Amino acid sequence: MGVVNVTPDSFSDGGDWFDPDAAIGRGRALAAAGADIVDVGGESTRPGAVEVEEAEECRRILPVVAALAGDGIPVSVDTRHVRVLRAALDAGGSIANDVSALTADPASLSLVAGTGASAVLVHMQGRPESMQDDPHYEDVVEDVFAFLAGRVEACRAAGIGPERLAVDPGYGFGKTLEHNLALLRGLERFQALGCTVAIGVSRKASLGRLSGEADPKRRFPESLAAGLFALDRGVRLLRVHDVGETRRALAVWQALRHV
Ligand code: HH2
Repeated sequence: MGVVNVTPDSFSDGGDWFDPDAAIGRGRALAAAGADIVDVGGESTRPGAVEVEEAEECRRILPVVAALAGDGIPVSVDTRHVRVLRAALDAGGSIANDVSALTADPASLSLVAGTGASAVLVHMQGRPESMQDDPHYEDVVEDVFAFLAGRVEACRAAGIGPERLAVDPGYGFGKTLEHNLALLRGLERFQALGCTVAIGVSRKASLGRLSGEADPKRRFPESLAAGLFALDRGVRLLRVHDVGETRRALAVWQALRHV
């Protein structure tokens, strides 16, 4: 999954793809570089980010979703807002990528169920505005697992089967560095949920804390190391900014696995 942030303030590429034509060009380039899905978002959910009005979120993403879907590219929509999701699915998007795991608006469940869309259910403790203020877990792997199990069950009850779902432990969403590392080490646990396991580690701050790289755009080596570690533990959907480079690494990783 390649990322296109149509935002002025995303943590690693804010402003780069804010212009609709630039965002469309970026999405096409990511698909050409080997992304199976292009993830289009109009609201940053980085720590401290404030919510964007739905009309503005729609204005940002709908032309991009329509153009990429019109090219036949599978598009996921990175939003917490049901009205934005509905408009983006109408415009040709086919996957809801929701950092609230379809909890921010209960109507999202029935929307996904009724449209036949797929969904990525992401764990987040708290809200972006304050999620990094002293996050706490009894046992981070088990707590996140229990939350996602509950969401998979809520989806099943609404008519969305596990074949349409991916579960994502939400790297960096209300977690300390230690929580993030424990989740990466514990990824195999999430296969028991019977869905695709997804993760987004790309360029994230905690990786920079480990390596000392302060510039998010220079964190590809860190992202790749963590991404390959995740793939080795069963992740099959990797959300990344640097698609071509990740694809090249995957070609080697896949060749080694199949020997
Ligand atoms: N991380 C971000 C946004 N969406 N979706 C999933 N499924 N998993 C993630 O880890 C994830 C996500 C945050 O990264 P980014 O979009 O690059 O930054 P921002 O939120 O600042 O726009």
